[in-house]
Amino acid sequence: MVKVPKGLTLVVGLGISGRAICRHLERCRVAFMVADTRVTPPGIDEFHAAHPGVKVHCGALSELDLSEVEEVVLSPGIDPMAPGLEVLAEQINPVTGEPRLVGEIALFVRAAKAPIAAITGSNAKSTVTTLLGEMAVESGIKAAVGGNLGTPALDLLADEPEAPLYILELSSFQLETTPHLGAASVAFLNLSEDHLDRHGDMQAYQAAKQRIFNGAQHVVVNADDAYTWPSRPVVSQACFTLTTPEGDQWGIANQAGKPWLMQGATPWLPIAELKMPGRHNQANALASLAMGQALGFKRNAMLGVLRRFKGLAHRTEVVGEINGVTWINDSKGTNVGATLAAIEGIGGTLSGRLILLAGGVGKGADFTPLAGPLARCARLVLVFGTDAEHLCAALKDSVDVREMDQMHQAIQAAYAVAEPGDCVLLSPACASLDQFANYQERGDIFRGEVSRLATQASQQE
Ligand code: UMA
Ligand code: ADP
Repeated sequence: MVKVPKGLTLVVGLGISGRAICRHLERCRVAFMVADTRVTPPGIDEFHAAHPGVKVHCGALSELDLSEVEEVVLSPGIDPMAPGLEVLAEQINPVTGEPRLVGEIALFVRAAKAPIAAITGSNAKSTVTTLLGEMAVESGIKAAVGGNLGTPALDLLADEPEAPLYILELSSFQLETTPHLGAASVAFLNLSEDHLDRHGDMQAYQAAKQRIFNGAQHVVVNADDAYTWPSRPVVSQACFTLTTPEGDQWGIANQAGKPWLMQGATPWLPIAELKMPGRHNQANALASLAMGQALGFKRNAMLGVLRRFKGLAHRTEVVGEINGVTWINDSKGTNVGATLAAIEGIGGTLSGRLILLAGGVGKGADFTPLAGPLARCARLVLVFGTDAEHLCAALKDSVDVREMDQMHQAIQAAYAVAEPGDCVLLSPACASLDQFANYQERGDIFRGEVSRLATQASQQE
């Protein structure tokens, strides 16, 4: 056994968040050691060079004696129930009054002086977090934006002077280890199956996400998705819906025959002026407005952002038009809910003209909800990667499905059969980690292949 010396904090994980936790503890002059379950964690040599004297344990956490550890701070990718950590279950840290095992966001909450706005949900977190960040800046507030989006939350605290507002995208992994968030405004956008391999079932997944409400002064929820509704009374609440709003809800209603984003009976923006594609992005615009209003952002500033923001890369992003065929990269569609939104938001208008590319690591999800929408609008589904067989089994009675090993084979097959007016959509409904470094690499390779096919097609003209 490797004993964690008395009084030391243990940081678990040497990824992006783990390193940010270490930097934060150094700024706070808290003594710590590090553990990573991998024998050779990526970047270990650079870590040793940057943190001389910091002890690192590589290997199973069950090899650690945690009897005298001060606190354990987990990276989001590590399950708090992982072997070796069970000894900490139910233990309370006498100094903080919080559990002895926490995540990076617990440290963030303790140290941050400015208010926090936080966004969670199975999908749309990055889009709404980015929109809200842009709305803040446009309103003259230099907010710091990060979290699951990419820049670890704790790194935002290193900025001088401290930001007047923090806008954080929070995953279920991060919320699971956050005892109390106490945010000024939070949004729980939607819930559909994801990460069930970690959380076990939808109830546990929802419970992790619901922790975003702890101590919140204002909450935004999705009136169309009961999973997002708080299970306990909240101080103040706003709702958004994709239907006609009731009371002061945010929603969509016709004004002079044209659909508008509305709050109650007050029109805010014609849908036609939104640059982001698809119906799901209308929900994202409404959620951002609801949060922005609660945070005191300026109306015209928020509308200006909605008029220009085209959406993030890898989210229903048009990456090419070849011989009348539209190619769309939705590589961030890493669960069934996201792929459904892409099919319904974009493929819905295509009746029989959609070619879907899907596959990767399914994370224990049920793919059958895709069958009905694909039967209505797809002519072909090309599946690849670890869960290709599961996708095939779930869809084959509803739509023509072909199984391949790799995404590039699926791209070639789509190119061969696509006809003018068709749309080829990469929205995998799966994580990418079996065949790619991450969803960005998967999307970039797709974009690169499409651009190569476009060049090839133009040379043949
Ligand atoms: N790992 C080990 N052993 C360890 C530590 C990590 O095997 O001791 C593995 C994990 O199981 C995981 C990988 O290493 O497969 C990365 O885990 P990590 O906790 O070190 O992750 P970070 O590099 O710190 O990145 C995390 C988020 N990743 C996860 O939650 C898995 C990033 O979100 C986030 O951008 C970053 O912190 C900054 O806050 C990515 C993600 O996929 C985009 N998030 C999930 C999602 O969006 O669905 C939740
Ligand atoms: P997250 O950060 O939660 O993963 P993103 O904004 O990155 O969210 O979008 C992830 C995926 O979800 C993309 O495929 C995108 O097209 C899809 N998506 C975006 N908004 C919604 C929504 N409101 N409902 C369902 N899916 C959505």
